[in-house]
Amino acid sequence: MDPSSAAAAGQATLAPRDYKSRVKPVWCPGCGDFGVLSAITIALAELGLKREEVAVISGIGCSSRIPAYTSCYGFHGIHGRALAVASGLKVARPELTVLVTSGDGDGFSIGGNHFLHACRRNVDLTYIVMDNRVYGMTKGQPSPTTEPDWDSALSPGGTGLSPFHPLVIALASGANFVARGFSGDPKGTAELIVRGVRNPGFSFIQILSPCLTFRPDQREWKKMVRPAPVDPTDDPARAARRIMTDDGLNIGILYVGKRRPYVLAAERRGGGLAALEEGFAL
Ligand SMILES: Cc1ncc(C[n+]2csc(CCOP(=O)(O)OP(=O)(O)O)c2C)c(N)n1
Ligand code: SF4
Repeated sequence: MDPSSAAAAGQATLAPRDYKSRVKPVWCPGCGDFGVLSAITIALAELGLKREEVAVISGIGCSSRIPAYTSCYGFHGIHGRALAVASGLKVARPELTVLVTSGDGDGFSIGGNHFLHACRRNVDLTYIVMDNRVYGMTKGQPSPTTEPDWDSALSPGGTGLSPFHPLVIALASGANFVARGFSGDPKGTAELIVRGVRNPGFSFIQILSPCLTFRPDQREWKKMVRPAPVDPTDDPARAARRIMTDDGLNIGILYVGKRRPYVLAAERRGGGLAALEEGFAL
């Protein structure tokens, strides 16, 4: 863990920069993921968390490099499996705030099955997916959220496939908080993360995060995104209808549910993990 300015000065609270590590991001200039890293650090400062109270877990991809760029505990795992690691960690160490960072390829393609079941289980995690509608790290293949007519060297004429609808799928699967942000608005995105962390259960935040290298067209997003014209609802059917009929560029909190987060059966019975472990003692 890096020494930080505030910590070195003996201050009780940390500034956003204190949550950044000394590892310099290798992202391309202008990559949206810089804004998401800033948003995460602003959110952690606002939440007033100590760095050792936070774990940032990821899979593989440009977006999944984020744990290395924070000074919290981190785990840069394997492709599509971040939620499995994070769920186990949160159940074993419920006192930690666990953030999970992923990309649209990592989270919705190879990790799609884990996404469904993480929403269903409703473990108290905050899942941040940087959606650039492309596999950035492996040089521009279409992802589950790519538009059907996106023409590229690797998908001549486009895939012709309807995109996956992550927010609606999260709602249908049981996520307890659903929001959409834009990396070009780190302060607004930080607020979504703060609210997601504070809401118990599984919080899913899709962040539109341009890949200027393989999707230079996404430069236009900053002119196109807008605040969602409606307040968040606690009715998943209403939220799903709204999301299915917007153009994917409405930003804000879209659904706040009331489901109780997952609690280990051993905890419910009052014995805790220690009692469970005793049962397995040889
Ligand atoms: C099991 C496995 N299959 C494939 C890969 C290759 N791979 C690495 S990152 C990646 C896609 C990343 O795309 P995305 O999650 O959208 O992240 P981005 O790089 O765009 O941030 C793939 C297919 C891998 N590392 N492991
Ligand atoms: S390839 Fe795209 S997603 Fe990856 S660092 Fe570059 S701009 Fe960002």
